[in-house]
Amino acid sequence: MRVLVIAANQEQKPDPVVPLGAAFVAGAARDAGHDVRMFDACFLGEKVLPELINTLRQFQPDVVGMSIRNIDDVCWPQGVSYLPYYRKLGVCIRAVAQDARFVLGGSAFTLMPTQFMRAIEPDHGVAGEGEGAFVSLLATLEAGELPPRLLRAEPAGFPSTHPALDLLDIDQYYQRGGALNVQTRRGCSFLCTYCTYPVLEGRHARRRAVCDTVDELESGLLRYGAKHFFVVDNTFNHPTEHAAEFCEELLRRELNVRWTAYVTPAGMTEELLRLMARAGCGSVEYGTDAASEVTLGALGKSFGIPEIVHVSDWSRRAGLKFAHTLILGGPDETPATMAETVAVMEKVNPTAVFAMLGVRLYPNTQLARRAEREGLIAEAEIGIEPVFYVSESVAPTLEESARALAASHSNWFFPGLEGERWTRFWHRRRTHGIRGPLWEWMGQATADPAHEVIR
Ligand code: B12
Repeated sequence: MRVLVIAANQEQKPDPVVPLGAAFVAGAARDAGHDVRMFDACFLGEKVLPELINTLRQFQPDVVGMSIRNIDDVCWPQGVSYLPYYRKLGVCIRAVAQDARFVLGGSAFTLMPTQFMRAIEPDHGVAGEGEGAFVSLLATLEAGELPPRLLRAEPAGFPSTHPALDLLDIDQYYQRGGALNVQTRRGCSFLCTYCTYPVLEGRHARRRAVCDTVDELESGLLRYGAKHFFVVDNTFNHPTEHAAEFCEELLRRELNVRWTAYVTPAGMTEELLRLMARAGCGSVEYGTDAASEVTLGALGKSFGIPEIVHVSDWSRRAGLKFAHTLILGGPDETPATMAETVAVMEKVNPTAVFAMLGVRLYPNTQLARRAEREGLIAEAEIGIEPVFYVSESVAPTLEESARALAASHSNWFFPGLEGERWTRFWHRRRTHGIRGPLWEWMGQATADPAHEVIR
């Protein structure tokens, strides 16, 4: 069958990101013998609809699979919902490819499948991992049968598929986004009260064979002449042995690479950070969220302030740049807990801080149930239109406090307050050939980082 996989995401902040999920699904469909193309909306801007119409007319797909990565940008108070844009794509696909089956999938879709089915009205939807489920849906259609409208894929193992990166313009991603993407494992066993990762990837870590991951990486890096990559695992350092094995394999192959990963302070060791640094890791992003025991507790984090302090010291000693991401104004936040978080951050002095304001609520999370108990919103009503949990105690002053923090900390970044300021600044950096995460240069707006950069 002719299968068109659409990577619908056009968001460019903080960087354009390679649509790895859509590429995995396209790879699986191709491995199953289908004639697969990808339509990537990322760099098309306003031309997306005419380009999509052309592709649909020329390729005449039997099945159109659309990948929906983001629902909104989770920013408060200034946020963006992508739904109107997805709706336009949906209407266009329906009008032009009238005989094709239209299938939705992706992380955003998985978080609220029934709401997306109602809003975009595809023929089918796949919630969860797409590799196996999409291929079996294609097989059912090919056999002339009708698959269920909504399929829920249960996580099982790490699929053996490789993402069809050759169907994307990776050169452009590398130039404008500064990194290739790789995934070494799936699943999340942490119990953060607001988080979607277990809903998206299941509660148990499913490792990918390290050799397989590094083979994919090595061939991608060679093919695209790239040296930087981002590990998209939700928490790279769990399980620790798996992360260490990945680093050892990079070292064994003597790949001259520079990379970044999301990590958690929970269970992090100095030894692993040193190994990561030796294996080419240049920076890490800690999903810290808060640095007050009260809010850490309310967010269900599996570590405390001592771990935040230790991992910061160890990262610095290992020569890694490091960022802490924060959620200010979440459950149980008060002016005192916020001041404590700020004081700890000032003490550990990371390269950068990313601070989100309030918590975007998602169904099937503990925080959604708490919000319902507190009379804020019924869990069943949480949907595509973003609703934020903001602690009553700080709600009236949160924006003002955040603006004051932004003004006094040049390396603190507040996506909900920034508008286009950083986009312009970061674009300039990219056009000067800077690769890797641009936050590594935050707070050093006047320094010329070019000499430190692997090109
Ligand atoms: C790594 C990551 C980042 C990194 C990306 C770095 C990089 N170089 O790629 C960074 C930090 C930059 C980032 C930024 C953002 N992110 Co982010 N990110 C993630 C994370 C942890 C992993 C994404 C990933 O690559 N997964 C690996 C791939 C293989 O999985 P996948 O895309 O889900 O694909 C599978 C399935 O969904 C399905 N599938 C996918 N497409 C299709 C299509 C069809 C037809 C089918 C059938 C199935 C299918 O099959 C795939 C393979 O199994 C996810 C959370 C998560 N665990 O998924 C959040 C997540 C995707 N991010 C999210 C958000 C909001 C953002 C930002 C908007 C935040 C912000 N304001 O900065 C930005 C947007 C960036 C952009 N340009 O789009 C949200 C999206 C939900 C929402 N609320 O909208 C998520 C889900 C986290 C969350 N809050 O729940 N992110």
